[in-house]
Amino acid sequence: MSVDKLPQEIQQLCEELDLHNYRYHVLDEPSIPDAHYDKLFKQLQVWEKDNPEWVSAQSPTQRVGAKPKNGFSQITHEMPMLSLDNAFDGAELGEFSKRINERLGLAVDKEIEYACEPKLDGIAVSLLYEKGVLIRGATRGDGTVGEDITHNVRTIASIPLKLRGEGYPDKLEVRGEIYMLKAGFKAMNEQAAKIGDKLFVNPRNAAAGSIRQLDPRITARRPLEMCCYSVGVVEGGEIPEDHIATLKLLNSWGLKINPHLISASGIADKLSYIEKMQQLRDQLPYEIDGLVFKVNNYHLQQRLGFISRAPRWAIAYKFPAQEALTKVEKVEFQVGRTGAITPVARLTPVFVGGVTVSNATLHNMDEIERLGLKVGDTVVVHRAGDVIPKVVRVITEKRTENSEAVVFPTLCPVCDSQIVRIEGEAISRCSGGLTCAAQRKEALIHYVSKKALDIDGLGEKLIDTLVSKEMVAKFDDIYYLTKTNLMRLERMGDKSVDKLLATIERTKQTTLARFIYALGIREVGEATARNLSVEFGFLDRVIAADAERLEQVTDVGPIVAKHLASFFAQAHNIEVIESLRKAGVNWPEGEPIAVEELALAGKVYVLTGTLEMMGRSEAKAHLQELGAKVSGSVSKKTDCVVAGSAAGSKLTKAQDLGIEVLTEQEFVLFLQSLGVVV
Ligand code: 5U1
Repeated sequence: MSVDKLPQEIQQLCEELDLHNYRYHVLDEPSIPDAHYDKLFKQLQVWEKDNPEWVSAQSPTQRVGAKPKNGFSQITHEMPMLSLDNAFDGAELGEFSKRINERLGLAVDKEIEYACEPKLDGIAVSLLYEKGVLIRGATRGDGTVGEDITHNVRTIASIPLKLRGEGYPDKLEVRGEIYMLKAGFKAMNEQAAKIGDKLFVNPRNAAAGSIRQLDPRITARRPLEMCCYSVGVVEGGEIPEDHIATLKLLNSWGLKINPHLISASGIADKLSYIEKMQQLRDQLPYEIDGLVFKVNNYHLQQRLGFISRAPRWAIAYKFPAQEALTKVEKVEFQVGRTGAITPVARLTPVFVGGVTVSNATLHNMDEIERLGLKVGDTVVVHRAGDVIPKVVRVITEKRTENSEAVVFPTLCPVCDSQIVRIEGEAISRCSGGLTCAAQRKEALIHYVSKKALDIDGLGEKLIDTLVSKEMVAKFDDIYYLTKTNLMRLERMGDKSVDKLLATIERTKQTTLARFIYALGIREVGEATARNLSVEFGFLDRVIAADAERLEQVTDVGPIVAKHLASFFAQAHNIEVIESLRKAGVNWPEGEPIAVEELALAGKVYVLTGTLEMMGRSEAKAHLQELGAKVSGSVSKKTDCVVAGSAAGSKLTKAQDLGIEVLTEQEFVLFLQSLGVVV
């Protein structure tokens, strides 16, 4: 039955569901809870079940239909689906703009408008709407002939079965990218691993595999989205004269467009867009492999035309690939702070994610087994943002006879102590404790780190030198370093040595929470250390507590309690604490205050902008020690916003809601008034 002939009630319900679908999947602005949507959807299903004659093809219940009987049929695109030329750096992008100006007979420095948008890493598709109704979905194929995937595109919630609003051409072809969200991809692979199914290599392959399913019920279960980036055939109606206005109109008709679409003219604006998007890349919920720059005006696009399969008016600025092939030359084993042995692949250097990579973590022995990795193998290395590069796949077809199995050591490669693996744990550890030089070095790095004793100036390199020259072996050795000794080291001048010694002296005065954290007890992070300090008030009481008592502390479970109890049960750890106290490390102690009696108990704070005097983590720690909660977003529940320099939307929102706002200086004075040493 056609939609306009449906009884009014059912028509209204379809429209209501359609609106919520649009708000949720296209605008990312849901206005009702999911449970309410589900209730409305159920209601429609019941009505349709009782009255099958009321079911329309555009009903929200009709997204999953039947399999195509004869597999995928072929579709010849009325207008070819083009590809894009690439630019790999700013100079190539500049050349592209220059070529455009030359072709258009414009002066080199004349700035014309470009549409700039992310290039999603998915599958290019075409959607055909007639009188606003989705009648066909097709893959790009070779650009001329693609496959009919209508049954599958209908299952994607961000693709409207019927366009919204009015004014759309009678025949409208929309083009864009179908892609899978990173989180959905991860969850899907985790589920596949659980049941022993084959894993997808990346979100793009997963999207491609999902869209080419014969059974639309399978596609419907996959977390796919579609984002539109151009129009093809337009008949019986008009679209605006430029690309950006057209995309905005598509969006008003219910189609999803990318929120990072902007207009830019000069090269400087384009380069700053590149910079911004490159920084954002890893935080985006979907993969992008570059950006696309298009001459915005359609008349200019037409004048520029095409060369072979690519338009002259657009270019893809490609980001450095995040995956590359290389060879594992050897596997070595590193010892961490808590003795954890991490296998590291030493690689033939390869350029990936914008840098040359020669090491990649292999995590643990289980991971090596999962990968099926041997020394000598050709592997895919992945590097995104600042994350440590990792081996993600072995190309077994490229394995040679010379490849060798990875043998996990039984003795620590640094101190020769026994390596042990506790049953049920993935990680193997060196049993040498602080007698192991590697663990000592890592423990020292942790002890001086920002959230621990915060000895600024005592960095990783200097610790390395101090440990290798045997000037520092234990934590307390730091406090017996002398000017004469330090001046003997390379690159240590009079001023820097004085500064370092002054910092060491100043930071002897610390807090109980920092001190507990600095000890580097397994699984005892900043928050746990703070909870212990609040609960016990005295270090000796923490030391004396048994596992059962420790488990009563907020967020301390049986495992952490066991680690704490066994740490304090070892005489050599107590000696370390005593020697530090003797060296002058001290902190205020006192009867614990009940959490509800803390000065800021129950208060919600938000930190925004740059805090120049103390930094966010320190500000957060002070607030938490005073019993406040620190939230990431401003709402009616927020009691106070601390706004550093360059504070943005959170500050505006706080002002709109009439929430108290403190500058950093006011905040510091406030903390001091509550007895905090800042
Ligand atoms: N964002 C975006 N991706 N992408 C891919 N725009 C865009 N345009 C394309 C392609 C292949 O082609 C144009 C020529 C329409």
